[in-house]
Amino acid sequence: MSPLTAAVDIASLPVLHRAHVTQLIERYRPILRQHELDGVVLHAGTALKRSVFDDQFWPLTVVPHFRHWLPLAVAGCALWIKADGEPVLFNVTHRDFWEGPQDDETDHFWPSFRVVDVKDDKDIRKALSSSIGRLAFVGEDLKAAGALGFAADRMAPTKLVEALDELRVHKSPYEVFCLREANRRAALGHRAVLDAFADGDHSELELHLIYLRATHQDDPETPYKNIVALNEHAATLHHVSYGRMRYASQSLLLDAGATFQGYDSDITRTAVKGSGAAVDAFAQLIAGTEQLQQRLCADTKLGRNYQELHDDSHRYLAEVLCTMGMTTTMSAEALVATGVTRKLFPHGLGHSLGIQTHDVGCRNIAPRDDNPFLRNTRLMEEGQVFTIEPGCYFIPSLLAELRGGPHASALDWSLIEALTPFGGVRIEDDLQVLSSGVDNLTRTFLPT
Ligand SMILES: [Mn+2]
Repeated sequence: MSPLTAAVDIASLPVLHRAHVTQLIERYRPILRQHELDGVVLHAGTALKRSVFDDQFWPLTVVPHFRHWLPLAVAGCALWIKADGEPVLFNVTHRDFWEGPQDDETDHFWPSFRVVDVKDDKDIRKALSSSIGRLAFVGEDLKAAGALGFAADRMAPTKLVEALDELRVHKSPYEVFCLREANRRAALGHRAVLDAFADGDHSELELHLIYLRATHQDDPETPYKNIVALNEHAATLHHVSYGRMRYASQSLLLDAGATFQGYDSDITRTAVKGSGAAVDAFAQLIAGTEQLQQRLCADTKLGRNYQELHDDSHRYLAEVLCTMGMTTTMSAEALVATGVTRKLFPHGLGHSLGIQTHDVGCRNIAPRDDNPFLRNTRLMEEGQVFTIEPGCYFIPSLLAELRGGPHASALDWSLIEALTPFGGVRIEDDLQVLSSGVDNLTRTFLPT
């Protein structure tokens, strides 16, 4: 199947999008009133220069508050949301003869707005001028805000932006639809890369290119830079400096997603091949991580605190380590209590997912000091979408801390040394919290 042939029914996008926009209008209104505004202008953004010394630009990264409403990715466009009346989309139609925007994959979103074609920001300024004193600007390019006529105190006011971010915590059916399709597309890439890895030796760069081809994405279109890590590179949590050489590899960690209508998927799989005692031990660690990840997915339910689930993940990992014989003298509880598991699994269990791969809103309170990198501390509520991504890594700098620490003698260093060349394991799915239970958006398309 072509990556662009969706398993989800693309024909339902216009109706879903219309309902999404209707709901957003209702949710914006009380916020605008509370901030004593007649409206807000959401700016799509401006392409950034790659270097101030040159005249090339990065592809546009659309401002997420604009993207929350529509997938249009044209620099300079703006959406005027009113406390009363329908939203107005200022559609910049002027194109210079050097570059043009990507074609939209679908045109489902246009009927949801009153579209006003404009040549440039001067036309938008004119249209806003009689209302500007009661409007706020939300966007990244504050120079553009000035050109549109906004005073400095109306440019991206913090309290307003926070209130709008909160609206992104709970996903509408349209958004879940897009996240599901983003998962399906990413699964095509994961399968292609895992097959290639199993079949022979490839460089990390070659595996990255196989992923792009299978998911029909150009590199800047992926939701985040693919993490393609062979062997000990998997111990670099965000390994994106791909090796160009082919060599006999035994382990692969692939953390890669896809984007659909501006919504991201974020999936990780780890594979091993070859034979021998070390391969068997690493395969056991992958199987144990898979099992504990599935246990955490089953534990995901309404009303639970995400940080508690993160704490559970350390307990479950400690049990796996005990089963593998990583220690004969310490209990699973002791491995957690003494911080040993935090040296092997230093990152957070997961994060909110949506328009941004690390979406806003779910880290509304700071995590405990011993969970510094945790990006989700919220109670689980219907409509949240987040990742569950436990891992276990052999990171030289953290292993050195363990070796120099008080519990060094309790650990089996010959086993740790045998596993270190494999780098590490991470297994990551995207989950939607339902009124009863959970919907794993990833496993539908990538069962194991
Ligand atoms: Mn992730």
